[in-house]
Amino acid sequence: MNKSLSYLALAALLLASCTTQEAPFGALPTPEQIEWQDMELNMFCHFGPNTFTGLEWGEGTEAEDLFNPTDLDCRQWARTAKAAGFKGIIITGKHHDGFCLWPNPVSKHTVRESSWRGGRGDVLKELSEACAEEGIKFGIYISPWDRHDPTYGTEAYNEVFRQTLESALSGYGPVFEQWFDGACGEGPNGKRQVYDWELFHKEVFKWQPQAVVFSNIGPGCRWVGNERGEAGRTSWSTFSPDLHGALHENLPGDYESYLTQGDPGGEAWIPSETDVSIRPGWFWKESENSQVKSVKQLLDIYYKSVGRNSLLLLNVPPDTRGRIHEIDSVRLMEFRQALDQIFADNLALSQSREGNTWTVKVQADKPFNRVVLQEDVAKGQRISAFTVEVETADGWAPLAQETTVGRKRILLVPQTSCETLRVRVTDALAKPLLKDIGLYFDSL
Ligand code: FUL
Repeated sequence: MNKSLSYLALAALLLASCTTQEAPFGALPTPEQIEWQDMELNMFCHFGPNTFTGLEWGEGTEAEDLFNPTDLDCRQWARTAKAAGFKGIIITGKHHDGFCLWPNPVSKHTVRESSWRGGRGDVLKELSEACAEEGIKFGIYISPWDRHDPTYGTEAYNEVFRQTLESALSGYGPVFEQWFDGACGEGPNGKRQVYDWELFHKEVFKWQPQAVVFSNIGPGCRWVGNERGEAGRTSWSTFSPDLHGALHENLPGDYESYLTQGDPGGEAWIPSETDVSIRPGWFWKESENSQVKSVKQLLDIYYKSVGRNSLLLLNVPPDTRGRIHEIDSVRLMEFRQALDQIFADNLALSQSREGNTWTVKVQADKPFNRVVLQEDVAKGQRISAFTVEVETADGWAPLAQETTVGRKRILLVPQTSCETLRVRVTDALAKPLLKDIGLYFDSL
C-alpha cells in the first residue's frame, strides 16, 4: 500500500469508528423494525363479502356464496403495488364479519363453503405467490373481532382464534406484518371477548418470528390514532403501551394524541403506522369511483405520514372482479410519477457538522421548498427541537422550527434559493445524530 492510500485507509477507519462509537440511547428498534420503517409505503387491500354488499362492517350472517369475484387476479394487485413503489401488501384475511379468504379449518364460513371456484379458491395462496413472484412482501390482517363465530365472547374463542392464526401464518410463506385490528364488539351471543393477547402473540412468533405485529399499541408498530392519513408534527417512535392503556381507561380522548405523538420517554420502540384509504370507505364501492383521492391529496398524506416519521399503509381495495380498479391504478401511477419527479434532484451539495449544527452547501441557481432530514434511528430517536435557517445578506434567517425528526422528516417550507443552509438542533435527549439532509422542489 502506498503512503497516501494508507492515510486514506486510516482516515476511513477513524470516521467509521467515530460513528460506530456513539452509544445507543433509550429504546431501540429491532433490525426487523428498521427494515419495516424503510419500506415507507405499503398497500392495504380490504377485500371480502363487504366488497359485494357495499357494507363497511358485515353482519357475519352473509351467505358464503356472496363472495364471488368474477376475475380474481392477485398478480395484477402485486404488479400495480410494485409499479407504484409499494414494498408490501397486507390483505384482510378475515374482517369483522368472520369470513375467511382462505379455507381456515376451524371455520365454516370461508371460501371453501362458497361456490366461487367450486370451493377450491384461496386468496391468501394466490396473493402470497403473486407477491413472491413480484418481489414484494406479504402481510395479513386478521380481525380478532368476529361477528360470525358463535364462540365469540367465551374463553373457547381464544383457542379458535389461535388456530385461525396458525393456519393463516403457517401456510403461505413469510409474513412481514401481522395486522390486528382494534375494533371490538359483541358476538352473536351478545358477549364481548376478553382477548388472550399473550397466546395470540406467541402463535404469531411461533410461525413468523420476524413479523412486525401491528395493533393499536404494538408490539411491532402502533396505530397512528386517526384514519385521516396524518401522523403528528411531533412523532416519536418510542411509546409506553401500559401508559396508553391507562390513558384509554381514564382520560377518553387523550389516548389518541398519545398514539399520534408517541412518547420521548417511551419504554419501547413502537413506531406509528398511518393507515388510510384511497377512497372514502375501506371496501370497494362502485359509488365511490368518482371519489378516489387526487395526486395532491396523496402527496399531502405522504408528507404527513412518511414525512413525519411514520409508515404509510394506503388502502387500495380490489373491486367485485377481484382487480384493482383502473381509476385507482392510474392514480397510483400518477402518484409514483409525482414522487419520482419531486425527489429526483437533490439540491444539497455537501454537508458538515460543528457541534449540534449542520451546515449545507446548496445549489443556489435552483429553488427548493422541501427539506428532508433523517436521524440515525438505529441509535435511538434523540432530536426534540431544531431550527432550519438560511444565510442571507443580513445573517441567518429562520425557515422552519420543529420538534422531532426520526427516520424521515419532510418539511414544507416556502420556495427558497440560497447558497448555505443550516440545521441547528436546539434540544435533544442525547447527542443528536443526523444521517442526511436533502433539499428538493415540489412544483405540483
Ligand atoms: C378499523 C376497521 O373497523 C375498519 O373496517 C378497517 O378495517 C380499518 C383499517 O380498521 O378498525
